[in-house]
Amino acid sequence: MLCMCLFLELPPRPELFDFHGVSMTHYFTDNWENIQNFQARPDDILIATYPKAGTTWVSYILDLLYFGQTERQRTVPIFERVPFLEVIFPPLGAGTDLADNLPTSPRLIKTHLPVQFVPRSFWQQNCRVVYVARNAKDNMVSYFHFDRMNRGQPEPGDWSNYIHRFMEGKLAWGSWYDHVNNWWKKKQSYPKMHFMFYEDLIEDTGREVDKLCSFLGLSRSDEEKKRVTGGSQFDNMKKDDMANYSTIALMDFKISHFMRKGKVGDWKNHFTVSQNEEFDEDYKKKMTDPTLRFRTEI
Ligand code: PPS
Repeated sequence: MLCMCLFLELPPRPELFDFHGVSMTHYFTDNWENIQNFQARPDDILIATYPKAGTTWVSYILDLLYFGQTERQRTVPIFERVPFLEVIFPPLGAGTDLADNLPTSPRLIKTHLPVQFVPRSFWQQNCRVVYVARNAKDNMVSYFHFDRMNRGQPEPGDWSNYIHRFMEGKLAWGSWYDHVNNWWKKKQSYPKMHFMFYEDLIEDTGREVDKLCSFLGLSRSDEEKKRVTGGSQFDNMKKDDMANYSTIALMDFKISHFMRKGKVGDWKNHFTVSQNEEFDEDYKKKMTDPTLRFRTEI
């Protein structure tokens, strides 16, 4: 009976709608005026990604690099330590308010916004931006399982249908192809952006932590960097209740975990041969910039 009541209290899944040419849900557009008027500070660090590309991992790494393993890290969930700029959701409140009220400095702020939607003040203040990208196939697999277990996301439908929605950009935050291509283009004219790949992080986390430190102008001892690299490995983050999203009631871990697999190449367990051929054919047409290359295996 109790379970039933709790179930009835959960809000219905949101619908997608076209928002200035990008598929979005109301949880990420209802606070639009405050998002667009958000006042960035010069030392803010924006962590930007298409959903499921490694946002939480890089947020966790940056949080450890700046603030270490403190009481706050052990008691405050990652989504409060690194506010999600565009979200507005009743129990959490608005990401813009969470960011405004952060007690730490610099502020680490997460966004999935396509580059054209990022509040102007981040560019005006010349903020550092860390963009994380993940190969389309694994990114889609991860997003599919996330949408299955997260009632805050639109109904995913079945896998074969989901692939087509991904190819058409009919998922929250729109087209993966537009997202990565447009952020990549932005990087060419905005030097304070560090563009990194999930696959590189998997291959050698320590090397990527080094690169992050030099981009951020941080000098950390080898020992500190080792602690960050080790502490942010998948198994550690999976069992950290402040990082694994187990405190969010909308997510049903009986269906899938937020920290699900953390691998490169899981797409091979999902795509049929013909789905893979169709996907590759379409991919070639959309990803024409030879300087932006992804690895689907390592
Ligand atoms: S979200 O909801 O957009 O913020 O999700 P995001 O954090 O971007 O992506 C979640 C996926 O990242 C994986 N992940 C990791 N992989 C390897 N190592 C570490 N430490 C790590 N932390 C998170 C997480 O498992 C999701 O990927 P999948 O493929 O679903 O496992």
